[in-house]
Amino acid sequence: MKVLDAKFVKEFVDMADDGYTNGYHERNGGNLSYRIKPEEMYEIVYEMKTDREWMDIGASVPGLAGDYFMVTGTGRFFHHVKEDPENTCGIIRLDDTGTKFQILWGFADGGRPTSELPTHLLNHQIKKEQTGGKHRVIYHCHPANLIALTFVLPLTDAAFTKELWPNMTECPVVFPDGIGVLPWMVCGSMEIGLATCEKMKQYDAVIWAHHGVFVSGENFDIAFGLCHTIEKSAEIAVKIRSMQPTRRQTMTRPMFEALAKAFNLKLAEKFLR
Ligand code: 2HA
Ligand code: ZN
Repeated sequence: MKVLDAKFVKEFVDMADDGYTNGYHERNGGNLSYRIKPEEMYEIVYEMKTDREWMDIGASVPGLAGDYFMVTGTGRFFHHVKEDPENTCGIIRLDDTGTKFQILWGFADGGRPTSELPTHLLNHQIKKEQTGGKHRVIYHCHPANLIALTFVLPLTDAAFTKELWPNMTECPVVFPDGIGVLPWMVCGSMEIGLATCEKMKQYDAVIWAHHGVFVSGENFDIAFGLCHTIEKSAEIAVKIRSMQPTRRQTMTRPMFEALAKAFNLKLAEKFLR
């Protein structure tokens, strides 16, 4: 099978385009990675080039040794992913120590994986272990309303979760564990990668102050849907705050408890207090 005909590649490209269409990816902002299933690799193996150099990841991820990933490229625009996947994206494999990678397909004009590759892989490693291999997608983008909130809310998990949960009844259903928040840090660094990992142990979404959000999910729809829901709630928060300084009414603890009962949810108790 041709790489471009593979179902996961089409879904990868569609998600990148959805992100662009929603305005989450100005210029070369954001990045996406997918841990490819062995049976998916098997179908496209004939197009893989295995003679390219091995390069340093910039992090050690032994839990992903030998794994294959599709990733967006550094400096590439999400705007162009749909028309030109072979230049904007690539497929890489990790060596058996989890410290080096090799480009097997894509990045046709000499590109390289995203500058956030260490953060993506560190997070894949955590989520792979934590979910017994279920989570496969890590996505980073720059949604405007969520970023705006990082200038006015305290930069705590509780402040963001409590602000975003009541804005749409779907929110506690979609992110019952809440959301993690990190203070501003230099992006692309090991420090932000490791700090994001610490938060990812508790949450599937981590906000980077004055920058954007990182989400993890088992497939493209779940990961994108999580980001989309959080950003929509942030947009509602911005609208509410623009209209009046405080809410006249809101979702209360008994409402959250009723919702949890109806949907069989375990809402994180610390955010109900
Ligand atoms: O430009 O979003 O965080 C890519 C990024 C870096
Ligand atoms: Zn970014």
